[in-house]
Amino acid sequence: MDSLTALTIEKLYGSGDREPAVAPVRVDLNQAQVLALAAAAGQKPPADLRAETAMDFAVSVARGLSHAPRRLDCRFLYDARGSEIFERICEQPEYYLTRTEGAILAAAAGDIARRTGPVTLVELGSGSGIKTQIVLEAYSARHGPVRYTPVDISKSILELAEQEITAKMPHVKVEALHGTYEDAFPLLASYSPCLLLFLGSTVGNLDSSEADRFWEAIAAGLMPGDFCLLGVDINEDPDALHAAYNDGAGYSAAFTRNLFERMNRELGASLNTPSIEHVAAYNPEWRRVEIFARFTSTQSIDISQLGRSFRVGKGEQILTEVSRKFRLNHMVPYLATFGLAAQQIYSDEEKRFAVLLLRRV
Ligand code: AVI
Repeated sequence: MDSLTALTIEKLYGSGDREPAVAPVRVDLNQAQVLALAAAAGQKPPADLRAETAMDFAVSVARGLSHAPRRLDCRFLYDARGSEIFERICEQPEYYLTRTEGAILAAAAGDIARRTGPVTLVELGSGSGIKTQIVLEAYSARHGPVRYTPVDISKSILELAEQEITAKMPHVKVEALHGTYEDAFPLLASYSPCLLLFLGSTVGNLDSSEADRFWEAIAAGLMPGDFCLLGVDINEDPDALHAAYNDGAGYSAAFTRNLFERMNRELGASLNTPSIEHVAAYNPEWRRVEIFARFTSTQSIDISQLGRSFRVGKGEQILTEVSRKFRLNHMVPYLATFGLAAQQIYSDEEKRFAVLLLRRV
């Protein structure tokens, strides 16, 4: 862990150092147990772990709107349309995360492949997988044929990634899993020896309690000696952060608004979505960007599946997402508490983003 030994460790996240919780993570224990048993029995995991239903969305929206203050689960931002808009966000000049992480990976992928040796690559929240292609190329250049399992809640984006990778890289065997992260955790052991990729600072969309549960599950799923490659946003420049989440072309706003358009499409709501504003601001106290939907007129959110209706007042803001930003001198000891030891840290010159190679001890 050469580059880190000189860093002062400030303090770990303690119970008094917690930002307000966002939205509960759904863990379907029964299904997890079934999948774990299937994996233990050596069965091939099903490609379709969970088809998300409109009822899942309805229940989540009703729960979030019943909460004070109101909040929505950011997982539902990623329907086919939302995933497409997110891909556009990643291309915007203001959104430095994707570009910076891509450049770090391009420089580091060979070293990462050398350090881990030949492993199966499993990626959580793979998206279109473009950055992953850099890593896959490095693995096949060093170790020959590669096995790659992307896991994503968006079926459309998963299919696209699968088609693209298979067409471009015939030496990569893609076995996509459609489902949530929680669905995939019990299967991790069946991929060992593996490198689990969790890129794009997606970990920043979990609040600290969710992150604790997430890392506990990862630590339980990985076998000793397995690796994890984690991408984290370490930028604290408020102007850069503001720009990244309020791009000039309006994709960030379209992304937030799409959550409400999805309610119209799937829940039978009849919201006037153009009047819903996107508000994204950096909260330095909690080192996170907070994203809200602000209602500029009073409207009702009708959820036909549940026969329920929620009135949202003019000027009311509903939290749709948080995006936490990290300090390495917090993050590294925090991950170590889950048995994930930092082997190497790769960063850009401006220290805006970091990629951590972790090893399950
Ligand atoms: C997926 N995730 C890391 C993005 C982020 O930066 O937190 C989601 C996003 N939301 C708005 N812009 C980007």
